[in-house]
Amino acid sequence: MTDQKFRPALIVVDLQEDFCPPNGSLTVPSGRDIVPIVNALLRLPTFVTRIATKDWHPADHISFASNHEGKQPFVDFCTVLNPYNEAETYSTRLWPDHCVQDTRGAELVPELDTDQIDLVIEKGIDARVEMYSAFYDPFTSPRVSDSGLKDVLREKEVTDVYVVGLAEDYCVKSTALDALAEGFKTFVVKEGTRAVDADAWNVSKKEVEAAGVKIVSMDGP
Ligand code: VGL
Ligand code: ZN
Repeated sequence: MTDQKFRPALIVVDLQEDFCPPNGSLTVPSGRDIVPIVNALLRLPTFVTRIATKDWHPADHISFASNHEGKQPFVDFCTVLNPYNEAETYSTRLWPDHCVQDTRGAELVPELDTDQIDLVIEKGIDARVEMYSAFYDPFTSPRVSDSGLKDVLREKEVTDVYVVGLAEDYCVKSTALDALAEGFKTFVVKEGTRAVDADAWNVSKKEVEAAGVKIVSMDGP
């Protein structure tokens, strides 16, 4: 017998209409197909907490190509400056307008079993920064926004974080890497997620696994 605790949390990232076919503005291929699997995970008694996130942008969000003269979604990038420290910058991909606060596209997909969800966290609210992670933006000195997710997980004494949702190569990946950095044992359940660019992700996921995130299957090893 060990006294090691196992207190897993399930995080369902951005399972919203705008990321799903047929009508989303930023559709992840087969994004809607994960819903039955996510619902099955939500109904497991195992998790000590089940949290959903919503990408929740103001209309003037920096990640929308429409807010940058002459820039094309998917193709072009922009430079983001830390508003509190302009020495800190990063380059980020531009997208079509998506998940604008209080629009249909920002709603969680209706098939999702929201009765099982304890908390919904909104992210990407600050128009000045791109924030793929459900925890915080990529800036560090200082950080611009923090969703409060790490405090919730600590309060519940979570030890292990299981991440599913959309998109595997953007918000799921960033959320998993930050969960790991916060000291949680971190898993991505592969049947519960889909990537925007599946081919590129097949290559870059090796870096995420090398960092220590475990990409696991519902079928076991
Ligand atoms: C996401 C692109 C832009 C995501 C959010 O949820 O993965 N991707 N905003
Ligand atoms: Zn977004």
